[in-house]
Amino acid sequence: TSSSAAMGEVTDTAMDAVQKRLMFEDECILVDENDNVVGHDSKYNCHLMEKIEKENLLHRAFSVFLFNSKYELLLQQRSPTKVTFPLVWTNTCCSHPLYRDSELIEENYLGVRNAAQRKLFDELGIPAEDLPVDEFLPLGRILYKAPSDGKWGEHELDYLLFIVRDVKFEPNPDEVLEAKYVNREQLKEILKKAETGEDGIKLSPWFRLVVENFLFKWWDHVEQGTLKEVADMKTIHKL
Ligand code: DMA
Ligand code: MN
Repeated sequence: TSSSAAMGEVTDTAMDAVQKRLMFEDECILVDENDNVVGHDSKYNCHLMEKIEKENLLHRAFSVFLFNSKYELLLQQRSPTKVTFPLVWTNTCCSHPLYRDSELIEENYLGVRNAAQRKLFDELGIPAEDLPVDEFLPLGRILYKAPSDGKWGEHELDYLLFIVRDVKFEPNPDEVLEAKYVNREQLKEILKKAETGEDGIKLSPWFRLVVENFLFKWWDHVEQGTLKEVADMKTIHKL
């Protein structure tokens, strides 16, 4: 409709070619609310609000929070070509483990860690050898639903992975418009601006949920080297 077009809905014909390819190539893992694998479907179908609502599609995802040795968090602003949540500021890297053997491994969360390593190279050009999969620490899982525009949105069971590591990065413009490290005070400034809309700053819904529920508490443990104490991989937080 003209009103949804006015709201900035991306029509398939207008969809960026790279993002469109990934919408059909990437096969996401469908899970139930307890994170049991129940099937698979295209990234395209998994992010169509109508399908999510009608078929209650829920897929597995991950969100990486990467800190440098000064305990600053790397944030990214999503590229304007992203189909869901273009231009919003968010945590270091997010994506989906795919329905393939290497990313379905449940033991030690290896499938999700493999996917994180793959996408940190894809989005930020960080070489895999600089991010050993064992260094990703899974701290928890959240389940959330969030519309992006009229047509697209998220309904995910999202693994929160923390890693402390000095890396060199080079954003891939198909994915990331800008990336920068922030300390807590700088993040609080960004949160304030997002509240008032100053400088046009918007946050992703999943980053906001992690900020509101966990981030500042966990940041203390990043600094103290005690992150393992806060890991809780039994609970699935429904946010
Ligand atoms: C999806 O991220 C995952 C979360 C936690 C929102 P995304 O839209 O950046 O996925 P991709 O990079 O695969 O497009
Ligand atoms: Mn998703």
